[in-house]
Amino acid sequence: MKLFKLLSLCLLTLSVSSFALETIEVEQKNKEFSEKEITIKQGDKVKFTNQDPFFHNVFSLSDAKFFDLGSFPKGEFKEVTFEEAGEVEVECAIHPNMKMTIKVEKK
Ligand SMILES: [Cu+2]
Repeated sequence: MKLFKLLSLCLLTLSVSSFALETIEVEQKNKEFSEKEITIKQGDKVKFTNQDPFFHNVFSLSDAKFFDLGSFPKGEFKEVTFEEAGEVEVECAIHPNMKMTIKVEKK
C-alpha cells in the first residue's frame, strides 16, 4: 500500500512537470522590449503586451519560429507558442531598434 502511494505520487509529479507549459510576458514599453533575452522551453508561450501609447508590430523571421503579429495598440497583447527548439530573433516592424532574443530549449 505504501509503495502504491509512492508510485502514484511519482506519476503525479511526472505528469505535472511534463504538462506545465509556461507563459512568459514580454512588454513593449518606451520602444523597447522589457526583456533583451529570455530562455524558455519547447511548448512555452510568450505573451507580447504593448504598453506604449502607439502601435507595435512584433515579428520574427527566424527558422525556429516565423511569425508576424501585425500592429496592435496600447493595452493589447498577442501570444505566440514556440514549438521548435532554437534561437528566435524578435523585432518590431515599426521600430527597427527594437530587438530581443528568445532561446527555446529542448523539452
Ligand atoms: Cu514597435
